[in-house]
Amino acid sequence: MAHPHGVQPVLGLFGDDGEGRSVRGAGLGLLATLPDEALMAILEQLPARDLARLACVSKFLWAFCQHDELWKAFCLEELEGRWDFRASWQDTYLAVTVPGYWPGSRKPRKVAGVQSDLLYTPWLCATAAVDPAWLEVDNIDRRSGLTLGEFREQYEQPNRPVILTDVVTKWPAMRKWSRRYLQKAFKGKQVIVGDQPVSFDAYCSYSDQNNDELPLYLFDKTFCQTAPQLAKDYSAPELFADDLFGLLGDSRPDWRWLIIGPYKSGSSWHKDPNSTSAWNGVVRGSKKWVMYPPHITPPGVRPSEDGADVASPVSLMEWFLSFYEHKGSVGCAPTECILKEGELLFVPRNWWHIALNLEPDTVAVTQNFVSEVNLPHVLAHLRSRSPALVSGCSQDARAGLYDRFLTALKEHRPDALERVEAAEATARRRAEEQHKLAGLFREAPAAARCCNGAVPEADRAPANGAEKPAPAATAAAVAAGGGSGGGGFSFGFKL
Ligand SMILES: O=C(O)CCC(=O)C(=O)O
Ligand SMILES: [Fe+2]
Repeated sequence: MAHPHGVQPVLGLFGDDGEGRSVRGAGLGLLATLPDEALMAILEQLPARDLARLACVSKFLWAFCQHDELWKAFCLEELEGRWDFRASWQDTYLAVTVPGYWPGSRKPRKVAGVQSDLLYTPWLCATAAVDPAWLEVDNIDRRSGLTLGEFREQYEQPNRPVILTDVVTKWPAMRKWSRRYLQKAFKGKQVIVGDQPVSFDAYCSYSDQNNDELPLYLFDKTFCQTAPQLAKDYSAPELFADDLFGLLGDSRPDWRWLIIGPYKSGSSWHKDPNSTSAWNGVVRGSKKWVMYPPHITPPGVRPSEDGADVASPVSLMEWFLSFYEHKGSVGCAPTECILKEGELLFVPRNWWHIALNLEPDTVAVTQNFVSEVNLPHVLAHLRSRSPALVSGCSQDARAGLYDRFLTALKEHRPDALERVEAAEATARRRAEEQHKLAGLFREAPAAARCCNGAVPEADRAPANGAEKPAPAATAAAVAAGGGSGGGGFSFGFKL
């Protein structure tokens, strides 16, 4: 299949106008010295009217001005959810803003001699199919009938993922959540798509027709308020019933989401917020997951120093196409699975992960939680009191979350705090012993490294400061060694 506007990759054999020429120089004039990225950055600043005018200047500019991501931005930024997707974002925008415009009425046009990886790669990613080779590895334990003791000992304490096969199958949602049922549940209401409220019907018609490189995702944290009957159709597994953020009532950080997406939509590389753990249960469709333990940064991903941001390829498909075959280049192979309809994945705290939806209408519910096991990590994370690192609540509420949580714990669960304190004391003692031992041998003890998540506690990469759906990174929030004379960590509270 060829690019719809005739764009060729820079290193392609045919990147000329058919007679061995590129139209870049003639089409851009003095601007030809700019790299494509700079040109696109300029175009991103222009209003739609100017983009349409610029498209008339030359073939090269015409091809750039057709880039549908530019028109997608106009729709999302200007139309405030009042869009009804029509074949492309450009058509969608023009249908709303140009009186009498008839979507699909313009003939597709191709230009010769336009070479640009910046335009070509997104199209390649948008049209490429999921490669069966990406789906071969499935190395996460599948368990049913796990007791809390077994779960804690085998998975939660060692911070390892596990798939539960006997939870979602019991949810009424498995029988009920057809598209038609959800359409009824959301009738006349709006759902959150790409951070914006849109009607559920508008989302469905977009989901069926879009050609986006990374399709918009319905990622709705308000679904239980918008359609309260949906809350009755599923329940958190008993293994995760102990959720200490629940003590904060309505002021707890965002914690549950309905997730619906088309084929090839999904979540890009991130760690979940505030060092919480999560579960993700698939009601319809299936998802390919790739995960790395906290101390292994996935290939192609560059977290900022404080961990508040992540730089990674723009789309999930680009990551799979460019990096999946190099997945072991970071020192260990990732943990992977296809999470199938009716299965639920435990996502341990601070693990890097992506999820790629493999079917047209993949429907899942996810919840983040704080159990006694991850409580020390969540407290250590929140203790940074940094609005850049703490997330899931309003900017104003972030810095105070640690103190509010501590107050709630002191009042309702002093036992849990005592255990954290005791664990801290043990960690401190161990660190001091190690320190002494290392002094004897005049070298630091080598940290054990492995890929199954069983990493020494003080080695664990800290958590991220991002909203759950956004790619996010590590944060220097765990104050390893803070105030305690090496190795351990201190929460600074008094019981
Ligand atoms: O289903 C997905 O897209 C993954 C969501 C996610 O990152 C999670 O549940 O932690
Ligand atoms: Fe996540």
